[in-house]
Amino acid sequence: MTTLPDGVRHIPGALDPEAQTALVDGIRAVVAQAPLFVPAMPRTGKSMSVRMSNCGPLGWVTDKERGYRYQPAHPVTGAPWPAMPQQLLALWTEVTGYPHPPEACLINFYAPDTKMGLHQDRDEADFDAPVLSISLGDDCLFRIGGTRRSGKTMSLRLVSGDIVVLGGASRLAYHGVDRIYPGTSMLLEKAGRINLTLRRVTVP
Ligand code: MD3
Ligand code: FE
Repeated sequence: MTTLPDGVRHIPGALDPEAQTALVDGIRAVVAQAPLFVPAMPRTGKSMSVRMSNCGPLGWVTDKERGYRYQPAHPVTGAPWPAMPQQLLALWTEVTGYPHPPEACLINFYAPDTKMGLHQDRDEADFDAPVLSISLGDDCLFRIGGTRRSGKTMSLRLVSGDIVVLGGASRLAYHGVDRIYPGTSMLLEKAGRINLTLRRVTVP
């Protein structure tokens, strides 16, 4: 038996297949308006392997010149981010009970050979609000540690329909995605994984 770090809640199978399909339909509609972009690391300009988009009033973006930030418009089209699907807003309230709506939903698309290195999420002004993560499509190996990069970590396999809520002591925990397991889900028409991360950005 392994215990998750303080403040991490893993809810396996939180979304039934119908809810997963409805979410994917909603995300496809978002991405039709706000196409996936290629995020680049600050200073080096090195491309990340994950492709991204957002919905909601604010979206997380990064590029060589301006680095990590939230902004109200798509970095390529300049259009405002599409609204968050109602299903996501309802899920936030139901699962977190947090009394203010999420401002950003980051859409991460992982092709089969993609990973995300260990990092902290520190670009938000409000660390008191929880973060809600939804996994769709292929399984992944998720890693989470403590608030020091050198600290011990544990790994968790996330499956389509799983929800993870990060709050309290885990809000500034190092975390990343070590690998995707292609072909483990039939939800998306090709191999890959979608992660949706709902966040507060500003202090209410
Ligand atoms: C732990 N995404 O977009 S979601 C990210 O699966 C990100 O796409 C991963 O890390 C993904 O920044 C992990 C789970 C997650 C999200 C936010 C966290 C874990 C977190 C914030 C603090 C600690
Ligand atoms: Fe993160």
